[in-house]
Amino acid sequence: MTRHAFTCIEGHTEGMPVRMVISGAPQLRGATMSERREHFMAEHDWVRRTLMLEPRGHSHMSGTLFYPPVRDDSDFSLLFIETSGCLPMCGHATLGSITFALEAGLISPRTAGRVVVDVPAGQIHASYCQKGAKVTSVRFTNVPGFLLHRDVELDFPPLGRLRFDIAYGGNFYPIIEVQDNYPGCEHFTPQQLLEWGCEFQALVNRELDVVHPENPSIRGVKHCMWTGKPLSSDSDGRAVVIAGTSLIDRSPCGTGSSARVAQRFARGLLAADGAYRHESLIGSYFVGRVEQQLRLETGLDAVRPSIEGRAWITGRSSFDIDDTQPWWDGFALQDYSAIAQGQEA
Ligand code: PYC
Repeated sequence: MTRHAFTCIEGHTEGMPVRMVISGAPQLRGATMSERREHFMAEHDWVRRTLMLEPRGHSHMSGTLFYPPVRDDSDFSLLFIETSGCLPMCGHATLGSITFALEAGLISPRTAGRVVVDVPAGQIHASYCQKGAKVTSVRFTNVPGFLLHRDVELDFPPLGRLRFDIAYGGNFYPIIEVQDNYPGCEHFTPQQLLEWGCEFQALVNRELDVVHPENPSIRGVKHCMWTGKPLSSDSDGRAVVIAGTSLIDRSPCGTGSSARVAQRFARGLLAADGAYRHESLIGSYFVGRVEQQLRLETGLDAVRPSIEGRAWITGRSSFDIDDTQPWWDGFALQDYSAIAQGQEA
């Protein structure tokens, strides 16, 4: 029995996959995308699983569901779907989805060159450049970012004692800079950084209370940023970002780059009118900037960062979901990790 059909635009933002669902997405209840995200997670999570996990997706897949605007002054809405769940905000998927929506003619912005998107984290304002039919870059202004903890030290058995900051840019990021016990991401394989990234997130969550000062429902670390020497002399820094337990971001990560901008600004390493060219594992890059300086209600200094990047459509896909098939709603290899210890998953 075919239970559902989806059509999608496929593409990537600076190397990181974005699968944007343009038909078949479920009707959601709620006055905001945050409430609709709750409804989706409670009743429709099978949609995320079928489209992100194997065999239709893979462990580094990432995507969005495209919806009409929630607010009268927005152009459209997005729900983020990842292998690990539904993030309130995802930067690379925002850049990709804006590019796809414009190039596919799904939206006609009321002001040329400007787009407003409702996402679970709030309303996101973006500007874009276009040459003919191609959107050549998109720049979005993110939710406020800030440096929450600086110079934390923890013993991390694979490498030794590590010093790091924890910054927020839509998600929390422990940022590990080059130091005696960590020579930089370029000295390790992506697989090694993924493994350590998962262990490091678990260590931080055991040892530290990481809570958003204005929204206690945003807590804990689900990402990790390993920094290193850039490949290009035009870049200011390089990062390999690990998200959840299986995903290595191929892009420099939008929320991660936002956290990096907030951290560097707070440390006096980025000027208010400066730009930070942030390079990824594969040498792609985003440009991060400080759009506004502000202070949170709790007194913590923050910035509103913007992130600029490029995205490309690679094709279209359609999926028929037949729930009589085995593994119809997907599987993740890490669910079978117990075989390494000779146990059943
Ligand atoms: O670009 O914000 C991002 C992101 C989050 C997880 C993977 N990419």
